[in-house]
Amino acid sequence: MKAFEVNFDGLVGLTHHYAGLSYGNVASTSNKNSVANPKQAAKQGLQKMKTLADLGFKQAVLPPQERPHVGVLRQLGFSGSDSQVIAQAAKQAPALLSAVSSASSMWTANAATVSPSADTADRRVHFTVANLNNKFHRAIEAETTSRTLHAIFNNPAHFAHHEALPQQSLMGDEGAANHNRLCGDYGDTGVEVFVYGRQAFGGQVEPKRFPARQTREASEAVMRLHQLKEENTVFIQQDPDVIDQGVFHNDVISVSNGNVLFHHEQAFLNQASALDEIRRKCDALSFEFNPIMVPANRVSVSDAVGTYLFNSQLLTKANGKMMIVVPEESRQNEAVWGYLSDLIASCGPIDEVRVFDLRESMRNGGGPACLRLRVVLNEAELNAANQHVYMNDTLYLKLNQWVDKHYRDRLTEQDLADPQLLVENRTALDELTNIMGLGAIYPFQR
Ligand code: SUG
Repeated sequence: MKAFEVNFDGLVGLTHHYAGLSYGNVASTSNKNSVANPKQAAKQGLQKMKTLADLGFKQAVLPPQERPHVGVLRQLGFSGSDSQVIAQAAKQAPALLSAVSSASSMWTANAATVSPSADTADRRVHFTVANLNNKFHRAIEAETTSRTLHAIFNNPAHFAHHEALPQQSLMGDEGAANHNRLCGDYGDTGVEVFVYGRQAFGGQVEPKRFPARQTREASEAVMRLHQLKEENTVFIQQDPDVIDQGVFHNDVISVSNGNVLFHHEQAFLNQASALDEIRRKCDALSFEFNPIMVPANRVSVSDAVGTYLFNSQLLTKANGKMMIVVPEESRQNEAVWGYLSDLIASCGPIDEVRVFDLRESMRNGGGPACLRLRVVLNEAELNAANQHVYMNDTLYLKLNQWVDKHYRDRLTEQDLADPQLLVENRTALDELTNIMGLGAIYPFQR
């Protein structure tokens, strides 16, 4: 059956700020305490969604989460009214308040791992919510993410949902940011490639400086939950040296679409044999694997991390060619832009580049690919999902007005002490659940 890739982009939340929370993510730590502009951040994201929808790509929206997460603060011993909880946390533990206020759910590549129905034994689309165990501010996303996915994909005949894996570093799971899928047509069975940072049991090599967030054990659990066939699945370790240089997820050094794997020369450990295994498995499914390797002498790992060349989106156009969607930072870098210009001119599968200004998200280490969760859906599944989340002129207008009405254009860590921010959040999110037809997904609505 004909199927489409639908990109579900995260709408940036009202508390977007720079908290320096993600050790190992160079942009996050180096922009700590900068002044953020949540309104602009949300609008930059909406602009990307609308432009891609207008170009004919299937585009949808995932809502932000309720922040600050007062429930977690209560769990940690703060008490009284919601305002009192926030005031105590601001005074006694401002770093904690900042963490539970992070708008990090915008990076929906980390929301879940998704396997299309063409790959799964029961022919349903499978979702496993990521536990995001490596970072406290992200681990608290799982519960609402699960409710949101249930609210959007709420037909058990088509969609199977799995809760986040146990919250323990052994099962560290960062979702689709470490998952690639290669296929002929989207609706055909594909090869799912799980990329892990470390193997907890019996692993040989690990990064020395920065954490490896994804474990092989977690990826294997997802494969079992999704009922994938071993012969159509590949497990590859990310090169630990590049994790130590700031490649905190695989999607900072490689991206796939269709039969193409666009990747850096130093993306994977034992790269040649890893690519061989992918090729063999693609061959067995009767489609040709097309790896595009970017040599280190054209683009260094440091330039890849600084410009997010690989945190790009590869989108298949109506004519079968692919467009690469990159952040403005890639255009600003001579080596990267030079490489991209040659790539476009090379008569390969990628023949067009689009640049977006995503600076607000980029400064926390989130590029075009971080901001979207890919969900391959056939016609029946597209129709079975919640129809209010698909991007179009009306939704774009409504969401822009909603942002104008509710968002601040300046936010720092000090502003988080303001109890009014929680009221603003809840008012806005209550309205949003109506716009997007989501029902009561937030703690304050339950
Ligand atoms: O998990 N940054 C996110 C960025 C996630 C990017 N996602 C992918 N590569 N798929 C993270 O490190 C920073 C928040 C702060 O420091 O304020 C943050 O959470």
